[in-house]
Amino acid sequence: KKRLSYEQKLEVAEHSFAKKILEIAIEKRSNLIASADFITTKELLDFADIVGPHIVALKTHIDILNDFDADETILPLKDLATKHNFLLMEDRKFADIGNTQELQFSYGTYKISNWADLVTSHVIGGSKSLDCFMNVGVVAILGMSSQGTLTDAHYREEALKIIENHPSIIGCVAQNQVSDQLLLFTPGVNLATSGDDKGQQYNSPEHVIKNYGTDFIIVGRGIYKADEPEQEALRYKNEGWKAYQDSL
Ligand code: UP6
Repeated sequence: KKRLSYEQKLEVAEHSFAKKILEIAIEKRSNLIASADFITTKELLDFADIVGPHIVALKTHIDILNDFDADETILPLKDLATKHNFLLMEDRKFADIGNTQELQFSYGTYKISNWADLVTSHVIGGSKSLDCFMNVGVVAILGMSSQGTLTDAHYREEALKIIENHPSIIGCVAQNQVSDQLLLFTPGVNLATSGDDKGQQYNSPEHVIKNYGTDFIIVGRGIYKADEPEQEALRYKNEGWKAYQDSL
C-alpha cells in the first residue's frame, strides 16, 4: 500500500498543529524530530540552534533539566523555534485522570501549556482524560519501542478507538502502521546500533518509514551523542526524506 504524501495529508488535516507540522515538513523537506534529552539548559539551547534548520520539531523532556528556569530556558528556546521554524514537542507522556493532567499541563514548575506546541500523552485514562489539552496538538502513545512493553495488540486496538476519535489528537507514537488520518511518530530510530542496555530497541529510518508508514522519525542519542551532531542530523534528515520519497 502506498503512503499519502505530506501534501495529501495537509489537505485533509483538521487540527492547526497537524497542518503546521506538515507545512514545515514540506518546506524543509524533512521528517526529522530531534529528541533533546539534556540535563542542562546550555546544552539544550546549543543543540537546538545547531540542529534547528534540519528538523520539524524539537522533542524535550523538560523535567530532566537540572537548571530549568522559565526565563533562561523557555524564552530562548521559543526564540530558537521561531528562528529556525520548528515546533516544540514536550514528551510528558501524561498518564492520569483528566483533572490531574490539567494541573500538570498548566501549573507547577514547567507550565507546559504556555510553550509547547505538541505534547505526548498516554490514553490509559480514557478519552475524557484528554479533554484538558487545549490549544496544543496531542500525540498519543499507542505503542512503545522498549523491550517487553505492555502495549500489545489488544491494548493498541482499544487505544486506537480513543485515538481515532479525540479531536485534540493529531497522531500517535507507534512501532506499527496506523490509519491515514493519523500522523505517525516513531522513536527508537538509530543508524549506529540496535538497542541499549536498558531495553530500548532501534530500527533505521528507512525501516520504519517503509514498513510502518512513519511520518516523523524521532532520533535522540543517534544525533545528540554523535561527534558532529549537525552532520548527523543532516544524515538522518536526508535518509528520512529519501525513504519517504521512495515510498510514495
Ligand atoms: N521514546 C522512546 N520510545 C517510545 C516513546 N518515547 O524512545 O516508545 C522517547 C524517549 C527518548 C526518545 O523518551 O526521549 O524517544 C528516544 O531516545 P533515543 O533515540 O536516545 O533512544
